Amino acid sequence: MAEIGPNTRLRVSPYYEATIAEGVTAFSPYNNMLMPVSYGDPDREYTRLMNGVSQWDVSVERQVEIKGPDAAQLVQLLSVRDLSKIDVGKGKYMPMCDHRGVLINDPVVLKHEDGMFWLSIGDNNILMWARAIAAERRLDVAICEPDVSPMAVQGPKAEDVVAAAFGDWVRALKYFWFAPAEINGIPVIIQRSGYSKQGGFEIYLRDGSRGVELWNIIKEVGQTWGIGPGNPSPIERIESGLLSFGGDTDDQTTPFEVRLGKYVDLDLDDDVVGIKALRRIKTDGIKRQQLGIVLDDADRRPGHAIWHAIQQNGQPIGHMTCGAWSPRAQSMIGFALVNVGAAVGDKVDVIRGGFRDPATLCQLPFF
Ligand code: THG
Repeated sequence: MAEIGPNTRLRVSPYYEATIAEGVTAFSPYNNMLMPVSYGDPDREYTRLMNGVSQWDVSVERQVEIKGPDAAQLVQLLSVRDLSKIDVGKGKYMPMCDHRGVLINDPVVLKHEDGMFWLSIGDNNILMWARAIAAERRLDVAICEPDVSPMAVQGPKAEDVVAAAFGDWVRALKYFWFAPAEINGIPVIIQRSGYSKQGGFEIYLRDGSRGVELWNIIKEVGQTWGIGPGNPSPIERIESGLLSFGGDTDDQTTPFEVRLGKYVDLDLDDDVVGIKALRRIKTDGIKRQQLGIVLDDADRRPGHAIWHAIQQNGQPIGHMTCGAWSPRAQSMIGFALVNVGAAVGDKVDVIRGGFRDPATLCQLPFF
């Protein structure tokens, strides 16, 4: 049997040994690292996230640190969202485009000081991109990947666990706000954030040599609330309508196509990368849109590893970009990236290896 495992080009996280001890059963490559994606019982992990509290190794969300007199200027040049009013101590969702207006990442930016930011990135090499843009624009910044590794604590009981570990002050943190903290001398940053709509925190570990220790502290404290290991849930995120950059997007996808238009500020300066292209695209009209899709046959559970073609009246109109069986909807749901001619309520077919699954387009989010 062939295997893919850790090597110097496919790094492991500081929590790696802890996740092995928890019984991780699958990894996915992400930002040249291994990201845990299953502990063998997706239904149980989903239930834990919905009703309890779940602990995730998301250290693949690497940080790109941008520091210096021109840091704020560079961060704004890198994002099509207006970031001029972001507060120190707060994060913000920050879609990034290339010069064609095509989405290349959707980080959360953390503003530490006027001249110091972290971009908490999805799966793409933004370190290289940020350095290239900074050099071309002759900006005075230092850009590096710091020793920072996020762990997410998600679910309705996450606040109790994080408060028990770090103190009740964390309960007062508002959405996307963050603060430094320490536990057993381990330096961290705690933010109310995370890739689910069930609430929770992300703990940014600032010393990679102490990952297993931090994991075990949270695991231990969380016992009272039945904490267990998990990972960003494909089921919950589809139900909640959260975009997966690189999963639901391709090399042509603009923010307008995938419901991120509300984060695009077209009157930003012309020198913001991609903004001129987005103005043109807005004027010309977009060609695709992201909708929800529900398979009519609730018992059908097609795999979601690839984009399945969608047809309407026998004509190709786009693709189903992800899918999962939803306990809340009691059916098979997913996202559809389809021509703008298609509408909510339309009957379509999903084509999968010779099967033709009747389906219906719907609004996002599902819940
Ligand atoms: N946490 C942190 N960094 C990350 C992610 C994360 N970097 C990579 C990846 N995930 C980026 N993707 C997202 C996608 C959605 C959200 C956060 C990161 C998110 N969206 C909310 C929503 O859509 O409702 C809020 C957006 C807003 O209105 O500001 O939270 O998970 N650290």
